[in-house]
Amino acid sequence: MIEKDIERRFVFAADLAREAGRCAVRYFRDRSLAVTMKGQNDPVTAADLETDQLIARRIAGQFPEDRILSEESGGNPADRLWIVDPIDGTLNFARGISRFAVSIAFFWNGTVVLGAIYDPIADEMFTARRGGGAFLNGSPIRASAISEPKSALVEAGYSLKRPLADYHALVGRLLEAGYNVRQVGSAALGLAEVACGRIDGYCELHLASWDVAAGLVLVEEAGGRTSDFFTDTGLTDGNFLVAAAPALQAHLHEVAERER
Ligand code: LIP
Repeated sequence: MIEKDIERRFVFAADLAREAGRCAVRYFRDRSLAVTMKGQNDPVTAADLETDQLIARRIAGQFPEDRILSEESGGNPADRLWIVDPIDGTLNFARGISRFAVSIAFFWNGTVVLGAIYDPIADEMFTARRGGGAFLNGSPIRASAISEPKSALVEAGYSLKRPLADYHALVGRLLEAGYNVRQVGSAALGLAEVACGRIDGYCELHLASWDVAAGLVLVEEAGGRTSDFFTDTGLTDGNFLVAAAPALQAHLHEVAERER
């Protein structure tokens, strides 16, 4: 794949994330939305499914040679792979809480080469291209310069993919280390906020690749540091994640990973 092929996909990804975000918002405003549970605290709505189908149609129309791995329609590894979470923060979305985003990334030759995360309520478009920097609504963004845990705000994402006791222990270690900790339900937006310096780190004991793929390239292109999410079977089975401001990454990773 050559430079212009990646550039075309980069421009396409942001436009598609915006179109998909507008589709999701139409449902968000309709509080009669049917919600079904894939598992405990793991909802799916007609908005997830329609947004996912819209994204799949647009990719198939523009890049028929590419493949897709999506939270809602699955998929398999491929050399040219779109990694899609049509609505990240579905629990918030289903409850009428306006913290959710469309997350679209393109994985090629073993690495994420571009990503777009769109928050349609705040109208914030986060984009990054490998080697080309990270942006919020077209303006360059940088991870924070915070170096002290006692000055840092981090998010510790939670899901039932790991035992509740492990999450309790994680939050306890973070608090004891001096971090201010929050949990607001969207890994994609949490990673976007690490990239623009609103928060100083994000960690979660287990996430899927579609939750994090776009956010990882954003954080890295904004000068942040990330754990090696795609090692082993991270792409297909998910993995542990730490992403942070450069001066915090080593400490946050050590605290988050201890006794895992
Ligand atoms: C969510 C993540 C969140 C995690 C939730 C869920 P979804 O993604 O963004 O950080 O804690 O369990 O995985 O399911 O809303 O796309």
